[in-house]
Amino acid sequence: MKDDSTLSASDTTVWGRRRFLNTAALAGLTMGAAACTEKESGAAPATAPAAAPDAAHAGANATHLKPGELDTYYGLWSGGHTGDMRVLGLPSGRELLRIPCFVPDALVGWGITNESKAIMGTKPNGALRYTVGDTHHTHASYKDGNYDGRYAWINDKINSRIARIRLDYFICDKITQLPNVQGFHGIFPDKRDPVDPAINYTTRVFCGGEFGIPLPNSGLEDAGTYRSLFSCVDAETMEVRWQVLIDGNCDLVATSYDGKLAASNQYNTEMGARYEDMMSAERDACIFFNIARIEAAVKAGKFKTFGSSKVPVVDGTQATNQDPTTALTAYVSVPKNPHGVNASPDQKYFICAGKLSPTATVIELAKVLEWFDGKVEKLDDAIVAEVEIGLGPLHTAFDGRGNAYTTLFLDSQIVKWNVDAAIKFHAGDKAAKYVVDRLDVQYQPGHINGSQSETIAADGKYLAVGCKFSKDRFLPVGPLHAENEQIIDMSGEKMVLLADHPVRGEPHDFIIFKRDLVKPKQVYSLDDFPNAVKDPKDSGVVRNGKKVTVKMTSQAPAFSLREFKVKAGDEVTLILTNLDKIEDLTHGFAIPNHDVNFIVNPGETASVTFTAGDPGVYWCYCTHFCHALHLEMRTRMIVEA
Ligand SMILES: [Cu+2]
Repeated sequence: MKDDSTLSASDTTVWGRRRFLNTAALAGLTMGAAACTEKESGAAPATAPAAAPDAAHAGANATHLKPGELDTYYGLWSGGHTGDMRVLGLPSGRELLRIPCFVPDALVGWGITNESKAIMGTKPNGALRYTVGDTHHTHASYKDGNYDGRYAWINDKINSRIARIRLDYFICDKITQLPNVQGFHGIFPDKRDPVDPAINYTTRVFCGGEFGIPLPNSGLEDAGTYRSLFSCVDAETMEVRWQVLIDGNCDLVATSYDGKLAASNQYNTEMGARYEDMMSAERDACIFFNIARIEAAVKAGKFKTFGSSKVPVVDGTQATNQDPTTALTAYVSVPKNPHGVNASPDQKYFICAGKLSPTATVIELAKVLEWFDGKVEKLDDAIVAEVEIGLGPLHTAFDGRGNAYTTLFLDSQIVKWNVDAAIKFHAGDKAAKYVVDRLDVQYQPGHINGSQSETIAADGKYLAVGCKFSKDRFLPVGPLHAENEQIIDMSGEKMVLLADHPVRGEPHDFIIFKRDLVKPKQVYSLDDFPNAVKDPKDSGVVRNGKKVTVKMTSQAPAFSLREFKVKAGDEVTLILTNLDKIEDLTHGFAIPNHDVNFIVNPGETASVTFTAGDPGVYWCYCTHFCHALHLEMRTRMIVEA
């Protein structure tokens, strides 16, 4: 795929080549990563240039900030099985924070404090309901087509949960589990209301269910009867508003800028249970959801419910949505096992990448809306381009100048292609050169995103690409290699690779936005916490039978109680308020042999509940370096017989 001249070949040649490429793509995928070590193109693995000659724009040193210099962009990265969201500064790629969501985090006491456990969810015995997670997709709330700095959301594929991050404190504040869904994968907030023009911001978050299951889940073995649901979560309450029963599965999700449409690419329209069944059809689909019609159907009571869930489920299957003028859904045909659906910043197109087909499909949203209005005879007319771009195309980013950047997993490349030229080529102008540039990346890229890419403010400065295999790029550290997140200057005609960054596996999707779009707060108000101990004089031990409450404050270099006494076997709830009001003056609180460690940020209150152990003295100490007398910042828990 190094030679772009093949791309202007006749249709016959292109399709002939496509069949060949499908076989090659399949071989690569089924043989796994090892098969991809030698690239399909036969080219030697590229060595990244330290500085490209045409790097006059952002320059090869753009990622190397001077000491003390701040990044100009934030990046929100999914953490994969660490179940968190990672916050990066760009263009440096420096990791600034991990926000725990679905998995306990010993650094901050996530999953240890009562407050975080209430967000994560517990079993009747008080233990966490889940301690594993798998985050893939993160997206932030919108206003007027750009990020507004209120919220971000992230999925947990394993347990079908969605977490909300407050972007004022960079904390997870709510988690919702989607009913009757397995393998919740793609996620995207709406960008405005489809009906009320005054609501120009995100109020819904859409979630794609990937794995079909029996509804209700009775353990039936016939996979042909399995179904997936597409879910809508209320951005404020985080309750599931409604779901749509569909044919096939959902994968990733995109939303239109007018709020009228959401879509999910489908790689298993066959509804197979085995990979060979899942890839048996030459074409799958991108399913479109007509949001206003779905909500009208819910309002009119045209829904059912499944199992113990009270969430209304409307019927979006193909059989009941044949009439465009009443249809809730539209299934646009896309080749083959597509992965990725992305909304162009000019608000006009969704692009699906073919994965097992070396093509990208450009779907014009206006035509989809016309089909819903009965004005377009064939839904296929919404496909305005379907062009060959390379092997194993997955995800697409944009520069705001009409170009798309798609990762090619098998080619280990990013291809930059012009959307308008692709449309012209598709319409018959075979002289239209839509491929602008190709860049080798190291290696097997999955997700890609550009600065401000899926907003109306796409600025075309930086691309980040998540490479699934780093191979020879970093020092070997045993069998599991770091992954390689690469930063690319996308501001010129040619892409320029700027830097490699090893990352702990296994991040997936991410977004990059200008730093002035969020206004982080540094200090909590004591009033934010109903259980706050606002005055050191309120400290003390209150006993109610075997239940003991210990109230304490922290203010460097001391805890308000020099000691406190409980009895062996007591159920102790310790409430700690940090009265320090200086930013970053965070204290920790650890209790030896009691599995307790958590932090309290300035102004924050947190509590833990534990059973007092064997009689003895336990030095509780501050774990987060706070003061010159940090080591002396201790208190004694005295457990009496
Ligand atoms: Cu301290």
